[in-house]
Amino acid sequence: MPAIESTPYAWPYNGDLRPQNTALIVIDMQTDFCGKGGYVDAMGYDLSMTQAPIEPIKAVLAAMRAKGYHIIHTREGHRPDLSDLPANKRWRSQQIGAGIGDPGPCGKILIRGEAGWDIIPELYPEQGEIIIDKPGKGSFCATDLEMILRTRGIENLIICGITTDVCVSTTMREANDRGFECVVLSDCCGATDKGNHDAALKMVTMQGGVFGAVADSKTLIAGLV
Ligand code: C5J
Repeated sequence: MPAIESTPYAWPYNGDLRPQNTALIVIDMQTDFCGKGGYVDAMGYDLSMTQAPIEPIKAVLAAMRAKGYHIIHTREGHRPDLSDLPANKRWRSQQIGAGIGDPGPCGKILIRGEAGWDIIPELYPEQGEIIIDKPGKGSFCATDLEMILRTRGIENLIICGITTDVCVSTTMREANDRGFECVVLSDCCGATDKGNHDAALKMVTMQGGVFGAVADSKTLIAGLV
């Protein structure tokens, strides 16, 4: 029974880890969240924390691609006409000086098709990998992610990306409620606040793994079948 040494239990719970039933989800590794001139930069946060997972994710991507696992990427962003941007989300972003839809050094902030919205070149999807464009924090909200996972027979999700406390955490909770077996990779995530990163990971492990489990990338790679 292959399993990954994780906290608080060896993941996945049933030991059924195979490329056919397991996907890597790389969340929102976009210039807007980790690049100079993007959304997170405009809000004044330290980019080093959202850039820290780039190299570890690169290694996980290489290992999982080589073994034929499903690879899924997400991008947060809105339609250019802002028809899918809730008024309160726009207002909130404007309050902090990074108005979604407003022009910035990387184009309009978090707008589909703009330079800042796209996935960074280092982690760019390969031909045939799924990309989920989502208007919200959770990857299941207003997307076809669940349908794709069910159609492909995917039961296990290895989750990474940015930010740990917002889109990664929301996606993991949504997935867990839908019965998917999740592990989050601690060094393949980053937040705009170290305390929030640590707290978001700790929350996963409560109640015996209420949202799943936590592992690091080296352990995962070593345990992949
Ligand atoms: C945020 C994200 N923080 N990808 N999005 O608004 O975590």
